[in-house]
Amino acid sequence: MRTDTPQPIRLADYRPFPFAIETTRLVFDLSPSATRVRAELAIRRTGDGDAPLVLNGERLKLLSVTIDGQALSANQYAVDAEHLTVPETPDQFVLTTEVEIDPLANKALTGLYMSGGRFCTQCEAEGFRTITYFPDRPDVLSRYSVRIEADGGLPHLLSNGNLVDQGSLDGARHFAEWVDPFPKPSYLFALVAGDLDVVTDSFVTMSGREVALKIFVDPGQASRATYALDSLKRAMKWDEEAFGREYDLDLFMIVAVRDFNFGAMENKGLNIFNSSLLLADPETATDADFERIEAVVAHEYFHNWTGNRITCRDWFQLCLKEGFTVFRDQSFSADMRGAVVQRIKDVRALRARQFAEDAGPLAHPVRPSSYLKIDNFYTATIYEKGSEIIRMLKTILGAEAFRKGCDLYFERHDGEATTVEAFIACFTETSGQDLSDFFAWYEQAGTPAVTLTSDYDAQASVLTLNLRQSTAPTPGQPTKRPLPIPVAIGLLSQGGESLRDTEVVLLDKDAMTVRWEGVAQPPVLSALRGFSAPVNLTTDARPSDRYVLFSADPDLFNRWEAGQTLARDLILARAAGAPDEVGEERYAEALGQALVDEAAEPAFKALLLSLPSEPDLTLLSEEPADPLALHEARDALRIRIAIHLGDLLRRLHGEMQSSGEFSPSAEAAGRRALRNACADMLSADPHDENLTRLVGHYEASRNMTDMIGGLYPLVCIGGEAREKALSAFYDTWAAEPLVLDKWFSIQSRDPNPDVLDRVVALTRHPAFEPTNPNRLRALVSAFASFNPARFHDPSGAGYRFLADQILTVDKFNPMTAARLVEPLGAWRRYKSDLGALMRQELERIAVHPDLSKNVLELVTKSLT
Ligand code: B3K
Ligand code: ZN
Repeated sequence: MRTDTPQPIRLADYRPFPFAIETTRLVFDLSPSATRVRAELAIRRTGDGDAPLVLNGERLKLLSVTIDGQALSANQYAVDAEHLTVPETPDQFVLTTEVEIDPLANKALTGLYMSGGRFCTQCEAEGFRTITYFPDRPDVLSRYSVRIEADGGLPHLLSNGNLVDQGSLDGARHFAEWVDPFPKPSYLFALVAGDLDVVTDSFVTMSGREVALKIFVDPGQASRATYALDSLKRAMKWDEEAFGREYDLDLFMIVAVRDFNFGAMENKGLNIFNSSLLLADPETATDADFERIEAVVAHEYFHNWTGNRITCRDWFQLCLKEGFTVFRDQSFSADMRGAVVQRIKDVRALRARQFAEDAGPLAHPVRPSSYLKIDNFYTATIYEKGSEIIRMLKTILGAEAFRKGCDLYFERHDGEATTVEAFIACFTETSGQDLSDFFAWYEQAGTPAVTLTSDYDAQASVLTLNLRQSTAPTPGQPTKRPLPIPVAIGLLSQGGESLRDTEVVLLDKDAMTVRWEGVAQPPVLSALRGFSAPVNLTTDARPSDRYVLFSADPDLFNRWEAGQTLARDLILARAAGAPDEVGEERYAEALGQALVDEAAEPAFKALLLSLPSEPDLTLLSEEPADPLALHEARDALRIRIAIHLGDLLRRLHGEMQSSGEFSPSAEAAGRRALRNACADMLSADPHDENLTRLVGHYEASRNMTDMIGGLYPLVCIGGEAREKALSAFYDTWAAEPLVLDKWFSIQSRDPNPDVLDRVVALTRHPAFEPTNPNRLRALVSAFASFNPARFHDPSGAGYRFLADQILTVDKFNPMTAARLVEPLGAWRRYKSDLGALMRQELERIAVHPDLSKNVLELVTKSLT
């Protein structure tokens, strides 16, 4: 057990830093195990009184400290494990420190570390303090100039801003000098040094400035960067058109690295990406990879305004940059790939990750009020629910007023570190609407439950809608207030004709009643169209109403939703021991009708064909969940569909095959998605004809999307087909790390009963590297999060496996270890015998000596 009790940081305790750091000069002398960093900070006292200067600094070996060139004597400063304190300083001075650090030994992948022989940095949120002593907080903006000195074997020396000088030094060393004209917080600092290939292009901004674009990748990987480069140019153009935002430097660089704790990082002018979110070609990347690359390249680029030019005053305001930037990247993807399909995918992700978080022990508001480790708050709530709040703001205000509010925000707060209040104030001002109630969306955790019932008076042609809302208590918030919830509602006739267009009803009380006159026939309600608010909706709709929506709702999101709800109810009924076989047949029949609709796009049909996922079903079951029963019930519906629609699925599988050249376009990807969804469904009925077809699909595949689309069904079928396919895949791709990640991940999602033994055996595979977060997540997180029937093995072996992994990884990478805790944290949601075993593992972790603050915070919250 840890002997110290870490103290939480609280929003209410925010105080401005009492000094300004006007300029920051950094000199790096790079060496893998002993890098020297000299920092010259031009400091001016801005606060009252005589506050001491307290700088953050961790794991630094301090070599010297001077003020205005005078070395400080030992009694003029103090150093502890986390700070350098100078009790007395002049009002204006230059503080120079020199420290030594060890990037090679840094496996936490935060601060300055090495990946594949290259130096790189990750500073958000608090990594800069492991590079040098500094006020490492987002509200201290400074102008940086950086000098990097290194061996000639590291030809590219990169940092933020513009390159102003470079040249050789004595011996085999060289240097580069960078100046970033824009003041920035320390978390946006970046440095990369290494042997890299570069792909170059340019972009002319709306005011006619030419910006050089450069993407740096591992030698030999340049051709895999072209899709990211194309995505970047489209994102730059889109941000000009949709938000009036123009890029500000003359150079924009992206670097891909293999060892990275998460997706990517928006450092000013020098984004650093996990290579899995940058490198793609048809042979090695799936359509889902292409789609993610496009979205994440855009996301990091959009941060240049929402995050960099305007940043957060403190980390409690994280959603100010993340929620808004997710909203911007989702809007971009909708324009690139089709609004409906994008919305369905976004909502699926929201429900799977954020609704699960909101329903468990780690539920927190979009703007939290306290934390132990800010790393733990890069959550689906801050990101995805943060984006939903912005989406609702746009729905409530209308597109024009929303844009005006954004324009004001960009103009008023440019160059500042600001707050969510300041952001909302811009919309209040430009729209004239009082948004004080709306602010509760940021402060209140939990997913609201909305119920909608209706009464139809045929004689009066009046429809009465009764809406209610409630939010269950969440940790630290026992009582909840009503939120303003925009509920978009339209009406259809029983025959599927549109009776009334979408209207947004703002439910802003616990309960309200709305009367709609002139409704000439008994309507079918299509509610929460486009998923107009992040809530759980319950209605009194009958299955027959849902079938009307499933076949005819002009709101395609709700058409998809109706199908999901029908399937969900059938699966939950069977899992509860009350199968509705007639209902299952009827569903399969209706699904078949939807799949032959000529007007619908293949990408949409692929989504219709995907049943609710097992983790989603767990969340939706009213009783404590039995993952195995849910898995079997879901499988039963899959088998019924595969049999009932066998001919149609085989026909579509054939028709969707493309023989031409690969295109990453949304349209071509949609056809591949539908073909793969058919293959997946057919694997539920693995008779010889289907098996031959699936083996043929796999063996004939010429791109990674088709290959994975063929491999996973074979893994599900198991036996010889699985072994043969997996070993062929390994032999082909053993030298390609990103593809090998897929090989690990697909095996962790194997639904066969022996999978845990296989996963444990894979941790001993020579290619399993726990220090690489991609590889670790591919095997361990994918198993714990996406294979619930096997992770929740009644013996508790799955839980023990995960807990062992958490303890192992926590020793060197606390941030990534903490991300593995969540599947155990949901113990209350499961049958009591399973829940008890999950809790037992959390308790085992909690008493472990030297646990990191990251893991400690999540485990403690999960047990409370
Ligand atoms: N801002 C980074 C996330 C940093 C996570 C630090 N633990 C990437 C992004 O959201 O764009
Ligand atoms: Zn972001």
